[in-house]
Amino acid sequence: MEADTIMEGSICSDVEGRLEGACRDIYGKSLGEADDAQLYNCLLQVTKDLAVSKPRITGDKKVYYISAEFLIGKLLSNNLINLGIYDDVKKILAKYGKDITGIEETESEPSLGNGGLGRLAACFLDSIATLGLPGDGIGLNYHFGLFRQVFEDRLQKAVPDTWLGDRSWLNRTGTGFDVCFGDLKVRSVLYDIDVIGYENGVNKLHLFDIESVDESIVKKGITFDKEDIRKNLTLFLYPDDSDEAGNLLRIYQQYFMVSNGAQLILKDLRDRGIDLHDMDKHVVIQINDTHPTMVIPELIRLLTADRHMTMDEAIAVVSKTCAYTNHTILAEALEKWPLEYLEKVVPDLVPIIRELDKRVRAKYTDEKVWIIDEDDLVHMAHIDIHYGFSVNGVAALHTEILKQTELNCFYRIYPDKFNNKTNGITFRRWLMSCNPELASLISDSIGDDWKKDASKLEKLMDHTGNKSTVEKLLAVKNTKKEQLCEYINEHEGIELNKDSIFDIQIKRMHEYKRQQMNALYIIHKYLEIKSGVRPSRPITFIFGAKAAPAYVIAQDIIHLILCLQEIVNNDPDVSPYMKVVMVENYNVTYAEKLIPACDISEQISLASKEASGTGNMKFMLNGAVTLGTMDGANVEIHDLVGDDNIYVFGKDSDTVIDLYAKQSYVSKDYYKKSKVIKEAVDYITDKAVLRAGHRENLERLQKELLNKDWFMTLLDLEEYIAVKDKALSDYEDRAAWGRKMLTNVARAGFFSSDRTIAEYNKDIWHLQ
Ligand code: 26V
Repeated sequence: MEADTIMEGSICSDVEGRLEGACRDIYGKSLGEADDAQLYNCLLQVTKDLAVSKPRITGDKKVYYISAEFLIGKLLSNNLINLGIYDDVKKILAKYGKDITGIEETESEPSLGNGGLGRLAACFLDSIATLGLPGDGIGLNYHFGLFRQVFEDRLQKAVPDTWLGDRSWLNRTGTGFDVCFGDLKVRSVLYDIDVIGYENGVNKLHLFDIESVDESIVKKGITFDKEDIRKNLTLFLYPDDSDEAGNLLRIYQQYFMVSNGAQLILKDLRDRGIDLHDMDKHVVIQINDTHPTMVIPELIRLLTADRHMTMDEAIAVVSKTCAYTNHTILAEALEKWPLEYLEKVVPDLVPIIRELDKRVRAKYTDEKVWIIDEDDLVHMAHIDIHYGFSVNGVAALHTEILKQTELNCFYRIYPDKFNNKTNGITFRRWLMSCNPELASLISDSIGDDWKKDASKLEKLMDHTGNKSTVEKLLAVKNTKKEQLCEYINEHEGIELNKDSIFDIQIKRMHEYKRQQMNALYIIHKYLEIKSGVRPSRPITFIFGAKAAPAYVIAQDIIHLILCLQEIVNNDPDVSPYMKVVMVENYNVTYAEKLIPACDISEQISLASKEASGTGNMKFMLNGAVTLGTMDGANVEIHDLVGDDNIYVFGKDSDTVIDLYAKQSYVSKDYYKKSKVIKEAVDYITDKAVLRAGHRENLERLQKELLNKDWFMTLLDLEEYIAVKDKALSDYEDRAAWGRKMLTNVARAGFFSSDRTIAEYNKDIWHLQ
């Protein structure tokens, strides 16, 4: 005990000394004199120095996780937690009258991802390092990231996200490679970010860039010259692909990422003196969706260059090294590049892709599994499946759908390649960092060992009959709701009622996720209140979502929600009973504030369409109750918590798949049959809404719902309304609701990304 105290004291004074030193060196000030932004920079410096002093995780075999996105979020708190010095730093700062929360606010969030796929990559890096496995990320350093969302005239406007300041977590390395796009040759520069494991060593996130990128070419909004590759290559993630130049730029980016990645991996192997014929024994490459697929032909190209290896040898060893994860079954997201585009951008890969296709055609007569189709489109996923050794889906249902439907023709050829790895989330960020109040309550109730072994949360089940624990849990939720009210007031200028029910839907804006169904519920509730039927408790509906700039209907849904926000919040008959808020520029930082404050977690995608979802897991872990369809990982949440602790509605995936197969869903039939549906859909173009918004957007959205509704909003709307109303009324039994919350927290251990990564390692990577 005494030794521990002395140890802690010495760590504390060491950190304080470093912090004082940094403050003096950078600003010539004492800690007491520095402002929050300056203190942030000092902490950044000290944390980076401490990371360097941590051991690099090494081993005979290493995984490279290659991904177009790494949605890492702010890093300060997380790194301090993982270094085990968060509380020390808090105490030191308090001594000087400083509050760490204000300092954290000054950090800008890296804009290196779009949604679930990118956030998953970040959670995985955290868990790989935490489990002490050697594994680095490979990606790109986008100067303006995805985009920053601003609302103007109730429409989304995209502007550059200037997240990269003078000081950041990036460390410039001396490494760089030549990358040739036909005659165009560029030289890369490599930046590394240290990935600190929780009480463990350090891995790296490698982000490639080029020196010649010119931020000043970005003009109105996020428009720029798409053809000036030297200047635009790493400006934005997912640049607009509505024309040929945009598509070509995406291919330039993908090849730049994989060529650098492949050269880095081969360099590491050569530096370790490894015969490249044995590459698969020392390296595994996890391909995150199809964006990095060209790493396969690129490695083959590099290995066969200078006749170092024969084509047969290179294909064999690369196929034993690469593994592919599928994150979506939406046809439009399964990339198919015109061969003609590949010829323009990566002419040196085309003969290899043709060779890979030739070998497939020689073996299989089923054209559905060929790489190059009759329209000369190159199916990137097909390259991964034929020339990788593992294909995994990201939730049990998703993997089953891949096997039985979407990728069935491949499953029949390679049944052993297919496996499921249900997604997970890092509990360091999504509990310890964003909800320290709940983390303390858990530790007070069951001890600390859940931090290293999430399955221990199960012990909370013993407390579901304990009135005091349940009350404390409800009190934590109230605290987080109060904090969120303050944050939203500050950032959106909207005052919320902390005693209302917080119903939250935060995720990318997409028709399959059905934010429009939630909006129709809001209309229904609004009309109900107008007619005099009041809810037993006020409800706050919160949304956060960015829409792809070229996705018109997604923009229209944002517009509708912002119009409803205006109408509902300013209607004195209604606003005491309900409020609507769509937060601007939803990102990881906002998620960390919203998730702990949520009562009802909206997971309402059309069954079969959401591969997994990971927000659903974050909400559950923070004691929200799910309102959801039997889709993605919701199915596993339901299995874990049981019928009484989740609200499930809607048609199941078999029914939906069948409706698509038979093309028998007609949205108008639902509209005609149901008064409630008709009223809600009609209201989209009611004169009140038209006054608040734009006729063009609102009419387009309404027509889409009536004439197409590809993601079957109206199919589930009536049941959604009924089940949501049930959840809202159940909320009134506070004790019973508290038990539901506690059950959700207790059963969330399965969704730790430490579990997911342990499974990847056991079944796919075999690192130790
Ligand atoms: C694909 C494409 C293809 C065309 C260019 C733009 C673009 C942008 C993103 C994507 C990837 C979408 C895939 C994705 O984010 N999937 C999500 O992955 C999560 C992690 O596995 C999962 O939880 C979500 O259900 C799934 O939607």
